[in-house]
Formats: sequence, C-alpha cells, structure tokens
Amino acid sequence: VGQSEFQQSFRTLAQRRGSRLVLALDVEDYGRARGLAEACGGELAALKVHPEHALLWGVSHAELVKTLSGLAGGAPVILDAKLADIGESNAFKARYYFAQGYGAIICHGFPGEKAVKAVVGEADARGRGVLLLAAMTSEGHLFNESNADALVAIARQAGAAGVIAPGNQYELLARIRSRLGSDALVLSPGIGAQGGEAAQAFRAGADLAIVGRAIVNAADPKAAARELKEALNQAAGGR
Ligand code: O7M
Repeated sequence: VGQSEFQQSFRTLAQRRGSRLVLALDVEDYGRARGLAEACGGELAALKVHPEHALLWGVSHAELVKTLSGLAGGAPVILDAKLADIGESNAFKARYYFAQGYGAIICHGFPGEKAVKAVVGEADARGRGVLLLAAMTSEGHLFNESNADALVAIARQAGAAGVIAPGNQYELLARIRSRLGSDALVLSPGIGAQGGEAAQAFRAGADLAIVGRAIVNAADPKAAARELKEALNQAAGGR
C-alpha cells in the first residue's frame, strides 16, 4: 500500500510540475550543482544525486537535500544509492538516507526479494519510494531478457514503486514495461549522451527520463532542460 501511495503522489507531483524530466546532477562542484538546480528547477519533476555527492560537495545529506530541493522549487531528490546488500544492511542504509530527506532510493534487485523488501519496508514507513534497477544502460552489462524478467518479478513481489530501465535499449525497455504493468513507475536513463532518444524510450514505456550530461554540459542548461521537458511531454502524449 505504501508504495502505491508513493506512485500516486510522485505522479501527481510530476503532473503538477508539468515535467517528466529528472536531472542527474552529475557535477563535482557544489556551486555548479546549486546553480543548475536553481536554473533548471522549474523544468524538472525531480533531481537525482549519488551518495558520494555529499562527500564531494562537502555538505551533509540533510543540507544537500534541503538546499537543492529548495532551489528547485520543492522538487524531490532521488538518491541513486544502488543498494546491493543483504536485507539488514540495505535497511540501515535506507533508514539513514530517508532520515536525511531523500524522496526515493534506487536499489539493485540481484541480492533477492528479501533484500529489496527490507528497503521497501523502510520506505513504506515514511511515504518514500523504492526504484529497482531492472537493467542498465552501460556497454557490456550482464543484464539480459531472462534476468531482467527475474528482476521485474522481484520488484513486483517486493512491492517496489517502480524500476530504472534503459532508455537506450527499446526492446528490453518495452519487455520490462509489459511485465511490470502500467501502475509501476519506469524511470529511464540513457537518453542523450548514451544514445537513447526520448520519443523511442517513451514509446517503449518510459514514464520519466533521467538525464545528466545533455543538460549539465549544455551551453544553456535551462534552455536544454526546457526543450527536453517539452519533448518528453510530447512523447508521452496523453499518458
Ligand atoms: O545522461 P547521462 O548519461 O549523463 O547520465 C545518466 C545518469 O543516469 C547517471 O547519473 C547514471 O549514473 C545514471 N544511470 C545510467 O546512466 N544508467 C543506468 O543504467 C542507470 C542509471 C541510474 O540512474 O541508475 C539509477
């Protein structure tokens, strides 16, 4: 129940913000990160950071979330922790990160259903979300149809809010979406710098796109974010 509530609230928020774009704030300088959050915030559904960003930027996680979300007009901050541990360890990490204010956390599914359930339990207790990596965009990855199917089954059984699925591999993405059903959130990286195209990824079943370099390295990041936001909204059609 907790995760279906999160699905609902995340979709409603994205709709209210008029955006299906998640900005991957992959920069090493905190001033630059703040500038990007402020400039692009109005074009975004959410922000995404890695746990190491707090160390790189020299701020606490709580301060990072409060500052960046504030600059981006209240956009939730998703933590790309890629948790991949036993249930007990996953749970303590998730508990710590949720207490810092992150709206959702990303975890791997290969440690198994019980390990993912431990994260979902922590999220449900706080109205936060869990997104599971069903496959990856990286060259030479070891995900295939059969293990992606198994990971989707784990996401469903553990009750995760949704998955991360590759926006540059349309057949695999479509397979993941069809096995997940329409309620689950599908966030797709791989658009832009990794070769994926927004229209094709959305046709294959993506709900939101996670984009870093195509925005952060643009001469005008705000204009790049706005263009991409509009392209994503158009690609999503009435969905
Ligand atoms: O748009 P890019 O290629 O500059 O950045 C993509 C972001 O998405 C970057 O932050 C990656 O860590 C992340 N990502 C992938 O690129 N591929 C994946 O398969 C999964 C992720 C991700 O977000 O995992 C949660």
